[in-house]
Amino acid sequence: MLSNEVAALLRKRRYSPGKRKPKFFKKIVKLKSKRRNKKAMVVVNEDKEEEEEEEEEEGVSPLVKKYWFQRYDLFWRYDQGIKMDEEGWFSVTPEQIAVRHALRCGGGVVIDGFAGVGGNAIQFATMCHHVIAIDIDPRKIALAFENAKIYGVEGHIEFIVGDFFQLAPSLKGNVVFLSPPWGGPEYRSKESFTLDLLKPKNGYSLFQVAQSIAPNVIMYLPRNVDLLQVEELSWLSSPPLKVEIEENMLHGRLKSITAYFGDIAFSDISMF
Ligand code: MGP
Ligand code: SAH
Repeated sequence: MLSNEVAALLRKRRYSPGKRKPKFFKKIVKLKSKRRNKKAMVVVNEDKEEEEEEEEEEGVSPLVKKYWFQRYDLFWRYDQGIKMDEEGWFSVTPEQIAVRHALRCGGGVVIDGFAGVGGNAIQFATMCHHVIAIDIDPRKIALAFENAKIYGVEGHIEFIVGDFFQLAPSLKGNVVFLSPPWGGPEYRSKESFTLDLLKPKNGYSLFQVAQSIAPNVIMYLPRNVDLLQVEELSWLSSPPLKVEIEENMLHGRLKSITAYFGDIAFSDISMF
């Protein structure tokens, strides 16, 4: 379900990070690799007859470069035409982690309040009865729609451009998933990331709004989040909600934290 505004944005095709810029002394070769369609640029130094491998992508800002190298972790089908904007690159939930979130919800109605370019919504759509994907930025919803098509799940997601806080009174579901902005990649500079740093509203307000929509809440949070504060969120309910805190590891490194509140906490796969 797309508004005319979003459909118009899609037609413009603004994001095309898949093209390469031809450069002198550089030729594109395909490397044999386990990764699909992985291309590499080989820089030929004619004087020294040495070759140096380097991967590059046109239009990738220095900020995004680091995330571009992780592109297959973010979307396994990246090469099939996945589109991102800058915020999308540094905010999207890596696919394996998003799959895990979706497995925990399985079935039911899931509301993704901050859908971004669709990393979570796409995985929810593969496993849940109905997914509502909300984002305040119409371009994000346009990108999420395009990306969902690549996974063949666009028909299972209701895309809404809007402010989660304003829409909340009209929403009901089994699970609310919250992956709000953390204030950009600089979140890492905090020794302890307190819940007041979440955007556009602090974690307490966010959690209370989510609770008015569904009995189960999942929050995707920075790895340096203040865990005591996260646990305290469950006390905002009477009786307090069950809470489970999960460390999201990828390639042996801690990427992020997921907190599950309600009966979904400590549940085995698929509650509904
Ligand atoms: P990161 O710490 O910026 O990347 O984000 P990385 O590669 O772990 O950095 P390193 O240099 O420390 O190794 C880690 C993950 O957090 C990203 O893949 C996103 O899933 C998530 N993430 C990061 N940010 C800045 C946000 C954000 O603002 N909002 C949301 N929802 N997720 C974010
Ligand atoms: N989980 C997503 C990433 C979310 S990033 C993924 O995997 O792709 C956070 C998103 O929140 C951004 O896209 C931003 O546009 C959106 N956002 C910020 N304020 C919002 C609000 N008030 N209501 C809805 N979305 C909002």
